[in-house]
Amino acid sequence: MSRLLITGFGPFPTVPDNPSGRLARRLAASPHLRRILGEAPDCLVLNTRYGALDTQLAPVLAKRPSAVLMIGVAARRPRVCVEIRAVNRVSRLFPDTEGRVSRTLAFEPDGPAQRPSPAALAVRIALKRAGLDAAASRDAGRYLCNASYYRVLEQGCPAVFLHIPMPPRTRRPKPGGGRRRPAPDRWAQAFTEAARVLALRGRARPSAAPQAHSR
Ligand code: PCA
Repeated sequence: MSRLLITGFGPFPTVPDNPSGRLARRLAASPHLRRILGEAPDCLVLNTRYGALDTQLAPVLAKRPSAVLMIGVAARRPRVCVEIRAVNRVSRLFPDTEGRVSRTLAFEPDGPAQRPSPAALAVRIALKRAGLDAAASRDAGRYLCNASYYRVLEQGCPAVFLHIPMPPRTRRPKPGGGRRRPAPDRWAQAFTEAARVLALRGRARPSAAPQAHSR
């Protein structure tokens, strides 16, 4: 494959309508992004359950995407966050959509404590350039977003996770009559720039060749 992969998530118990899956599909289908990349990116909307990391994510990673842009919702955060790392920790409090929680605190008992994303800074700068003041975050949570990011970062290709807030339901008119564009529109535009930067980094890697990692 060796293309850019864009991922999002489906619903989960506290977020029955997950905007991240919609945004991932929208970006992947964007003719503008396709023109920029010269090809359509691949898209994967993950079920929010731990089993999906093996059944849905692993087969797509086996095709060696050149880079991965991941999107998830963090409902209580006020801003878009660029996750700079994933940690080898998993919550035993929050069940997935199958009602499962982990039995261990480590996501992968033999894995490193954390996996940093070397591409995160460039993506944050790209978002700023596109007019989105995203925050850097060291804490992708202890749930499926962090776990999927941890898995993807193992691949070694450029990969960045973007957490979006819940988009506001109502649009308040601005004083003067103008309306601010809806948040998902602004995110989609800025994330296009993030996708471009990631794809470029993916192409620039000496080895678009298979990695030595195995699981
Ligand atoms: N957010 C959850 C999982 C899926 C999603 O969109 C998280 O932050 O882990």
